[in-house]
Amino acid sequence: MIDAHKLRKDFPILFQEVNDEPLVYLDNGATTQKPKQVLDVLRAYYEHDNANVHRGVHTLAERATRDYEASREKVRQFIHAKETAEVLFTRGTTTGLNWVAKSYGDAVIEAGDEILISYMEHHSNIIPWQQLARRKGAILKYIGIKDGKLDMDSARKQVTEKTKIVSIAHASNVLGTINPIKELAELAHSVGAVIVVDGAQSAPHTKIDVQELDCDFFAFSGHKMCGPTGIGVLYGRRELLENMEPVEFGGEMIDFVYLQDSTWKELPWKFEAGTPNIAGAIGLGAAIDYLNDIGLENIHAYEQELVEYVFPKLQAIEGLTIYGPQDPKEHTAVIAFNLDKLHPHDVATALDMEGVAVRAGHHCAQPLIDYLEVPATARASFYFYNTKEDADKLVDALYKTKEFFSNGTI
Ligand code: C6P
Repeated sequence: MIDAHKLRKDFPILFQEVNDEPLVYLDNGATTQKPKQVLDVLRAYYEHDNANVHRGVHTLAERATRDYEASREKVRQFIHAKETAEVLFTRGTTTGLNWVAKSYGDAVIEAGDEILISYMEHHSNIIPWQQLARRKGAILKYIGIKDGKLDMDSARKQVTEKTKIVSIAHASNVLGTINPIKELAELAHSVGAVIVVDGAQSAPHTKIDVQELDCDFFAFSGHKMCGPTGIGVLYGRRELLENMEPVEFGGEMIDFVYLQDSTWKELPWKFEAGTPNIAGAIGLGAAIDYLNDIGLENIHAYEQELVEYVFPKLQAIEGLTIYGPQDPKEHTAVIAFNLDKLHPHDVATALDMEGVAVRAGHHCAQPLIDYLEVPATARASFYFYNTKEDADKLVDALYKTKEFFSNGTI
C-alpha cells in the first residue's frame, strides 16, 4: 500500500507555502508535479548527453538516441503495446487526437459517414472531429449521459453502418467517470469502425493494456503522469499506422528526398518530423520508471481509498453539489463540484487563500458544462502524493469559504 507521506517527499514543489498556508495541490487533472527522480534525469541528460537523435555518429548522439528509444520501449511496456513501432511520441493527448483525425480521418471518412463521440469529451476530443466532419461533409454524433455515466443504450442506438470512428475518453476530466472502453470497442468493431481512446485522465492512474482494451488508437500526455510538459504518446495498431500518411513533413521522417517527391522512414519515425522532444521523452521514461516502482495497481487502489474518504465529507457540506456518479466507488479522484450559488472562480480563489489549489471553469469541456446546465464548476483532483490531511484541508477550507461568503467578509 502507498505511503503518501513518504512519497510526497520526492516532490520538492509541494513543500512551500501559498498565501501563508502549506500548499495543498489538488489540480492534478490539469497537470501533476514532478518527482526528484524525473528532475534528476532531465538535468543529467542536459548536463551529460544532450545531442540530436538519429543523426550523429558521435558518442553523445548515440547516447541521446539510445535513451530516447529506450523510453519508447518503456512506453510500450507501460501500455502493453505489441511493438515499439506502434508508439509515436507526440506533444501530448491533443496532438495525438489531431493526428488521428487528420491522417486516419482524412483517408477514411467520406460525405455522410458518422463519427461518434460523447457529451463528456474534452475539447481536444471534440474539435478535431468537428473539423474533420466539416472537411468531409460527415456527421458528428454524441452519446448521452445518464446518472453521470456514459449512457450505453444511447451508444448502442447511435452506432450504425455509417459509423467509421468512435472516439471516447477513458476517464472524464470533469465527471470522474470511467468509460467501458472494451464494450465500446466491441460495438465500434461490430460495424467496422475504429475506436480512438483519449487516455489523458486514465493512463496516469490505472494500468493500461491497449491489447486488452482492444482499442485502435490511444492518446495520452506525459505531464499528467509525473513527466515533463510537451511530450505525449499516440499508440496506434500497426496495420492502421502503416496505411496512414504522416501529418507533418521535414527532417527525421524521410527515407529519400527527390526533387518532386519523397519517401518516408518506417514506423514509428515516419510520424516524428523534425527534432523531437528528446529530453521530454527521456523524462517521460523516468516518470514511467517512477510510477512502475510504486505500482499502477497501488496508485489506483490508494486513489480509490482517498475518494471514499473525502466523498462523504464533501457530501455532508450543505449546498455542495458533486457532479458525476454519486457513489464514490464509481468515481475517480477527479471531483467537480459547486458550492451553493457561489461562482466556482470565487470558490477557487477562496480555497487558494487557504493554500488549496483547485481548478475552476469549464475544464475545456464546454458541451458537458452546458449539458450539466451550470456556468462552470470547481474541481479538486487528487494524485497518489495527496494525503488524507490534504482532503481534510479541502473540506475545512470549503466550510471556511461558505462562512466567509455568508458573512459577506470576502
Ligand atoms: N485536461 C484539465 O485540467 P493535453 O493538454 O494535450 O495534455 O491534454 C488534453 C486533454 C485531453 N483529454 C482529456 C480528458 C483531458 O483531461 C485533457 C487535459 C486538463 O482537465 C487541461 S484542459
